[in-house]
Amino acid sequence: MKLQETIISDFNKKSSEEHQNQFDFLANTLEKNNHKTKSIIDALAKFQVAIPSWALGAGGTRFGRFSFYGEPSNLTQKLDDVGLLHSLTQTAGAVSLHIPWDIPEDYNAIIEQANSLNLKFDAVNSNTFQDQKNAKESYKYGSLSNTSQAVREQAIAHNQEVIKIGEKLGSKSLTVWLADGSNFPGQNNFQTALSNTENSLKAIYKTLPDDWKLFIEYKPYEPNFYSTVIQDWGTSFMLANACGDKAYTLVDLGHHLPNTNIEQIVSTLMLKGKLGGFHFNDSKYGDDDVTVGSVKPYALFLIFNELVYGMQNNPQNPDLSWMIDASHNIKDPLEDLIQSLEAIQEAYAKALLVDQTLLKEAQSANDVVACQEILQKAYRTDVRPLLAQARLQSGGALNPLALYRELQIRETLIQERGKHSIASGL
Ligand code: RM4
Ligand code: MN
Ligand code: MN
Repeated sequence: MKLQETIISDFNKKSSEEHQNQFDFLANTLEKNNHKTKSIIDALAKFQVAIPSWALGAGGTRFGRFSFYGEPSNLTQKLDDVGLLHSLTQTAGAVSLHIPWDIPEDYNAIIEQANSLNLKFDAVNSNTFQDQKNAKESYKYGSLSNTSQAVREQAIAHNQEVIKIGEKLGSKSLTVWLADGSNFPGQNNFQTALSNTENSLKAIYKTLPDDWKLFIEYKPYEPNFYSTVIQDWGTSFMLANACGDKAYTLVDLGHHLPNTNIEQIVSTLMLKGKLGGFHFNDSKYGDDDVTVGSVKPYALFLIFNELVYGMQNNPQNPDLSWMIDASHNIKDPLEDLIQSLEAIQEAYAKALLVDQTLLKEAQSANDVVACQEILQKAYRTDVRPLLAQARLQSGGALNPLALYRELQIRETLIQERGKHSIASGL
């Protein structure tokens, strides 16, 4: 299913007057406060977030999986879904593949399809947390950290294979998330597990093309409950440094213990030029499962405030790879992704409104009250007309969710794909 441009523009006409009024009012207020509305809109239009190929089907828990029907059952259909999202939002201009869940069968056809949908291939993700069909070795006791050299070699070879697949698609980075760790005290020798992981990552890094980056995720728990080998940003940072200049830490918002100051982690990594990628989601208790910005929107804004500061002041840090990493258990993923993209753009726009000069002055004067006022003034601004304007200029929908529902896209997908199609993924 592909959306005609006229469908979007006809839909926009219906609310264009209301939008114009809201936008003009906000733009005037912002300009009076010395904000450059045009450059904020340009920044929003440029900001593209990759959609992971595994987030388009129903997730599930170990207790069950409930389909919402019409799921994409192959890579072509997944790209179609991301294409729909991108036409509506103009913010989802990339896709991130998980291998082996989504190995292209016909590379030329997939590349052609992606081009026709204006989609790029972002980071490719390896998978050494599940045993693959016909694999010789098992990852039950770890992959890159395993005590067995044969298992480590299999996991290294898999990552190298993923790089090759990514090269054919035009990807420029590999993301490694390891499930390695232990379930019981004494099960692992921590030092051996860490050294093995470092050596394995170095072996993968050796085959990384010159213009590629290696992203290393960290996570404090799950699926192992006693320890994980790369438990925190410090361990990831250490491993990235051990690998070399093309290796970076990747921050996934769901991979932190409660109350971790994620904005400070972002700031530290950018100062050191080592923040490479970012996975968006929100969490209350666990990982990945809650829509971006639905639980802690202010924390997301504070994180964006550091990202914006870093993007403006840390040329030593490369451009970041942005991705939504979420699992959808009860919502239609396309609706959830629209909500997530909106929440990301909202936090970004608000962070762009922080008066950095005033904030610096207030910080130097130790005027703590003023510091808080400056941040909250930006946060309390309703920036949604700016987001809508950025979408309008790029050919997207003024209200993507409303159009998605009006066009009954899910119903059409169910008719096309049936009720029992199942997407590969978790
Ligand atoms: C992990 C991690 C990875 C993702 C998998 C599916 O928790 O966030 O980025 O590839 O989930
Ligand atoms: Mn992740
Ligand atoms: Mn995760």
